[in-house]
Amino acid sequence: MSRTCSLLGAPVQTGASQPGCLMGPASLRTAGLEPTLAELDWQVTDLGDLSIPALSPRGHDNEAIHNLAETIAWIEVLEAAAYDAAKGHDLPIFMGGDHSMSAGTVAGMARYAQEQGRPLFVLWLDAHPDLHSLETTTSGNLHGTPVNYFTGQSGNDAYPPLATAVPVENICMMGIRSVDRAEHKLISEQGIEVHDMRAIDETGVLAPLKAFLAKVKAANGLLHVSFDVDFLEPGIAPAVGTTVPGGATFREAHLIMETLGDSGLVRSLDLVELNPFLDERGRTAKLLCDLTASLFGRRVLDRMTRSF
Ligand code: B3U
Ligand code: MN
Ligand code: MN
Repeated sequence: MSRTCSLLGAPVQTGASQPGCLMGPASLRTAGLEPTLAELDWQVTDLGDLSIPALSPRGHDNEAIHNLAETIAWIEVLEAAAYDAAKGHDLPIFMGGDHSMSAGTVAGMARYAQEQGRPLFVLWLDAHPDLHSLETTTSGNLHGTPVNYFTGQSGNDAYPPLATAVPVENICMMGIRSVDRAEHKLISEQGIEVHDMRAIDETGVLAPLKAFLAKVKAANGLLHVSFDVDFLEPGIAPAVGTTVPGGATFREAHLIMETLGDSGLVRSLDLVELNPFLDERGRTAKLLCDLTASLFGRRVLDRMTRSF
């Protein structure tokens, strides 16, 4: 029997520094995400796009913050939608939208996992750790805050109350290469597992990924993967507002997705920060579809790889 996948669009751009992520879900659909996965024998349901109402502005002591009211509304809508999608389908894909949306998707998945009596683990593929609280962000771009929020840190009082926090021990970050001072402090104080590009150059992507997957499996955990386009080398994925040189290569990214697919542990996926306004003839959207296909089982050759 084929497994089920749902596509849920979150046209969120209020957390980013520049507009364009609003078009992310449309671009992924145009690139053929649904037929790509259907061809791999998944039963795919497109649930359409979520929305929030028009809101009046909401202030904060940290005056750098902008679009707080919209971000709160998106978190509430996405938390509930992610929870429902997890109930209804084996592997929902949350199509962004900037990364502030993951404050909602991960919170909803964490609530779902807790109800199942299982822990949620998060693989964060990103150039940035997105570990700012509402108090520490200096850019005020709220796509820099989701991990701080869903791990239940202090300093996020204006955000919706969190039903279930993800323990920091359950997070693994890869590809990190742009870290602000407050984020750095949190990473070292709390011992968050961060594999920066130096670590990846030294060990490759496979060793830390397999170690993390073994941890998820041992705990009978559910795994959420959050894929920020800026995880990738900008030359192969130009459609993102926050490019940082030195990202994951085409081959590293596919190897990660294939290994995740082989593990059978992935329960939900965010595809975030795709800004089609910055794309070149849809190449970033097409690459995201191909990477997702690798996670969903597309292989060049069959081989025995299930080593978990
Ligand atoms: N840490 C910086 C930059 C940033 C975070 N996430 C993205 N960019 N995409 C900030 O603005 O908080
Ligand atoms: Mn991010
Ligand atoms: Mn990023």
